[in-house]
Amino acid sequence: MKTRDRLRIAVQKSGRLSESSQTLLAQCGLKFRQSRDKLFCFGETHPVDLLLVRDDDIPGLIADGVCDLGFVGRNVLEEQRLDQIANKGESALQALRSLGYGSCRLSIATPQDEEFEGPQSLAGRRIATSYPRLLGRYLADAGVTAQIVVLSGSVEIAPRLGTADVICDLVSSGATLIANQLKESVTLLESEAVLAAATTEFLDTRQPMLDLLLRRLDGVMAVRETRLLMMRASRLALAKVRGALPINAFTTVMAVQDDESQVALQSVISGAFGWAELEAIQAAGATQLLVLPVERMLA
Ligand code: PRT
Ligand code: ZN
Repeated sequence: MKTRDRLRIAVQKSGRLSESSQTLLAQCGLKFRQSRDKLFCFGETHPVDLLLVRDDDIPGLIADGVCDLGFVGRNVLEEQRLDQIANKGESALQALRSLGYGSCRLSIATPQDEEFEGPQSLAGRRIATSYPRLLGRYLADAGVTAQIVVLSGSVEIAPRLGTADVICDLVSSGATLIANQLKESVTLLESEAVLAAATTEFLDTRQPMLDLLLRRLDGVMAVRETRLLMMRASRLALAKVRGALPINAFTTVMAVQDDESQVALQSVISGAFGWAELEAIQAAGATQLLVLPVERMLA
């Protein structure tokens, strides 16, 4: 592998993943200056540059060593990994982290008025998709033979046009399927944006930079799910209040000046935490409950 002293990351130029990818990099403390042609961003704070490209090009750019990392949908990465395995017998691409945005699923959708009774219902049918490798693997695993019609876009209208009977496409809200009188029948892949990389390690200064980026990404991802809960409780109710906190809560109990009977509690909570959980803690005896977002965390 060629040595280089700056990491190069491929991100989507414009589309569903662009904004969240750039925001995530900013949250990791990386700042960039955009070139005039808007295709390259020079890293001003770290030896990390961005290449702004079409999402479909990202796995190939990493495989060819043009970029070291990429922010791309797992759907695109997996499809191209399977394609490389089919063509070359192996793929040197991997997902290093799941990034928590760009959620969707690759599903088979069938006409609303048709019964779907498992993969056998697909036998001998024409299935339109932009993901022939992922669909092919699903059909092969199910032992079903069907005709795959590869389309690069507007897959959902293929049944109406008569070019396919069934589709296999990305779904998020499901509104597109309903608008096209289709129903989601089976999910082949749950997807979200991932950090893609080659499976080989860097032998130069890119490795410590990657390690730093991963540590910061983990920190950003962890605080996304983390809240700081502050509250008061009487010493008598303390055990009950602590019992009402989530099991993984990290709690500090402090004395309250001028009031021996009271304590102040500070609890770091990770995972889903909504009104119902807060009300249960109040019912256990806590008062003056305050939930704050956490901006940064270093374990
Ligand atoms: O120009 P470029 O090639 O870079 O962009 P693109 O048009 O190929 O990709 P883009 O920006 O549409 O999507 C980029 C990535 O976002 C995808 O690879 C997925 O990982 C992720 N993503 C998340 C989605 C969706 N949600 C999504 N809903 N990608 C596409 N869709 C489409 C889907 O294909 C269907 O047409 O939205 C429609 C369905 O949406 P609902 O909400 O009606 O179900
Ligand atoms: Zn694309």
